[in-house]
Amino acid sequence: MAEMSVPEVPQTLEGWYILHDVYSVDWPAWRRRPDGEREQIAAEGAAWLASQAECPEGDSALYSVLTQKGDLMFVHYRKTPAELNRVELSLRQLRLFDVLRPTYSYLSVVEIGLYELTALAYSKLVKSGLKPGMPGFDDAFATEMEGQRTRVKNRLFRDIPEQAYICFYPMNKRRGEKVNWYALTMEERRDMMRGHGRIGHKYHDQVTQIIGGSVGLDDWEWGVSLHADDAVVFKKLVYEMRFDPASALYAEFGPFYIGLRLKPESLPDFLAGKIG
Ligand code: 76R
Repeated sequence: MAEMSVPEVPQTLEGWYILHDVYSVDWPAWRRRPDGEREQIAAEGAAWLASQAECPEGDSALYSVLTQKGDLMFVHYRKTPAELNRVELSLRQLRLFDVLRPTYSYLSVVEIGLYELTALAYSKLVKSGLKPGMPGFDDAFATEMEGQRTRVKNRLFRDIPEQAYICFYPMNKRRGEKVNWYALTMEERRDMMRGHGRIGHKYHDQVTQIIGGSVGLDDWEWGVSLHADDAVVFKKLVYEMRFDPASALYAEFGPFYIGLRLKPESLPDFLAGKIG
């Protein structure tokens, strides 16, 4: 352990903050609104969503949620939690909000883990004669990480993937009495993440995966968003990962939300009971 050439805590890069915001529609309350007013409220909601989606720094999208876990899921990417809070508050000003009942929400930040890249950066610095703790090491390491950040910038600060379906769920790396992810060595965790990435990569063409880190932000450790045009791919991918040690031994899952992407201009149809 004394000779470890990499730090215990893996470095991560952060991008947009993410809010998943799920509501049920109070349908009886909605239907009680007078004719004419319903159309206005729906149009106002659609305009609000379109303006949020056009924001210069971030993105917003809406999904129709399957099952009784909710009816509508808004997803927002923004630069800061303050910006997300502003979006939340502006939704609360809409008349549409009067018929929305909160059912779930989740805060995270786009995260790219650098298990491989951190190790590479360290060994590069060590090869050049620097060692952790030596003067100059921290600066050189920061420069190296800044380079990584530039290279992955388009993945940290991207738009919400456009595929028809979203699968969102929070998860932990489980800490039972027998196994503890956080007590493993860096090498063990890196090897497992490599195996995980290998499985995931088989689905590269069918799924876009966005990992939101949420340690210190919300009740679970990560929020996983998968986006695909064919929802059966979620089942196949998540099932295959259940057999991979990183998930089989260390993962614990929260509720799964499956949603169908709605364009802002489809919101009035949705509220009138029509979809797609
Ligand atoms: O970022 C990368 O693409 C590099 C490889 C990679 C990392 C570091 C990767 C690839 N993931 C990484 C990290 Mn993932 N991922 C999940 C889940 O349901 C389950 O069992 C787990 C939920 C899925 C389905 C999934 C899919 N991944 C992570 C992390 C952070 C871990 C840490 O830091 O300790 C979590 C929590 C997590 C969870 N992963 C991929 C995928 C897919 C499809 C890929 C390949 C992406 C591609 O090649 O396009």
